Amino acid sequence: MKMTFRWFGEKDDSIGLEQIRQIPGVTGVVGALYDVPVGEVWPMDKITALRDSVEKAGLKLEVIESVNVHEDIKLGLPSRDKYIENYRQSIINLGKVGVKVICYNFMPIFDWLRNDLAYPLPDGSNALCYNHAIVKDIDPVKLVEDTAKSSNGFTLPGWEPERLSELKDTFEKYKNVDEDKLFDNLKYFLENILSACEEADVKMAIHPDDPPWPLFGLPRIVTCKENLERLVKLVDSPYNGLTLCSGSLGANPENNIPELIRYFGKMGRIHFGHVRNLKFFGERKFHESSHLSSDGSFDMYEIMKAYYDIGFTGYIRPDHGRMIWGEKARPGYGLYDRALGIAYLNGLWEAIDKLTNGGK
Ligand code: CS2
Ligand code: MN
Repeated sequence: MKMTFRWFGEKDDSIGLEQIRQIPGVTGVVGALYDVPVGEVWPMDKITALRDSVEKAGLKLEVIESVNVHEDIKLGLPSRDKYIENYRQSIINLGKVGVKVICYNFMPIFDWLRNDLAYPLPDGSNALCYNHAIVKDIDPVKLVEDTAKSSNGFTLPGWEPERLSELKDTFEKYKNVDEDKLFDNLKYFLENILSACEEADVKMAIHPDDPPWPLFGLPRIVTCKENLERLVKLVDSPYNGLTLCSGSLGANPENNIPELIRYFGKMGRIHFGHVRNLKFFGERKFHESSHLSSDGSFDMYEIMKAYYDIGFTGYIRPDHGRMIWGEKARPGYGLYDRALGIAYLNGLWEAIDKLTNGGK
């Protein structure tokens, strides 16, 4: 396993590469270009500059999260072909600088969704929180506006203002798209980018829907074992793989995360692991927690053991962390709690390794 850390770039992150470099065991950064509008080709000069700055700090840039998929591709509109062509070119360009994995998602309109970005925890820290009883009745336009106000001045991933300005119009267009149609559109996308992935040797790793159930009448398909199975079969190639996000899939307690890791890992379809913990406080109600098993509802030992047992050599990163020690950062993406998460995950890994084969 290769431990990585998500970084939003010099302009958009409160954390610097020199800080990331000092987290024990981190070898790479999970990066992206945030100033290229969705649907456009990622230009070579910007990609190269990003790679160079990461390498100058002694780190690697082998994972991108995300190259976002244009809404017209998800909707299956005739204009999708032009955007798929651009996506193919971005894959080729990324392959040229040594990128190995692209994490992306296929969620209509929204990326991850929470109703509170600073839910207070008893120890004085705060974390992201989701309460379906609140979210289900909320006007999505209002939710986005309110959340933007409480996000410490950062734009949340996938929630770029230019996409959200057309929110109502896009909702209309989704009226004709159900789950099966969304699967068809994903298949069309994957089939048409496959040869670019092969040529560039870049593996696609779809991120699960977060939370893993439909919202605001929009379909969501990357939600459970059955759908993941359907997804990997859409295009039967290792280039069509998964980002196994414990926090996203795990929000539905029916998803057994260690089992999913073993099942899809043995198929060779997991290219990227997001490891995070959360705590349930009711049905479809949870707040995120520190990575420690006893602080949340997941057994992190079992999750890391599953990765260990499948001989996982792909990329792992801690996912969202709490905001602790007075840090002001992008919600979910502060330095301190994610760095603590890494230390803990590395500790679990070392212990599992030593207990299993003496660390050889
Ligand atoms: C991330 C997602 O913060 C998160 O939960 O894991 O936003 C992820 O970056 C996207 O869904 C991938 O496209
Ligand atoms: Mn994730």
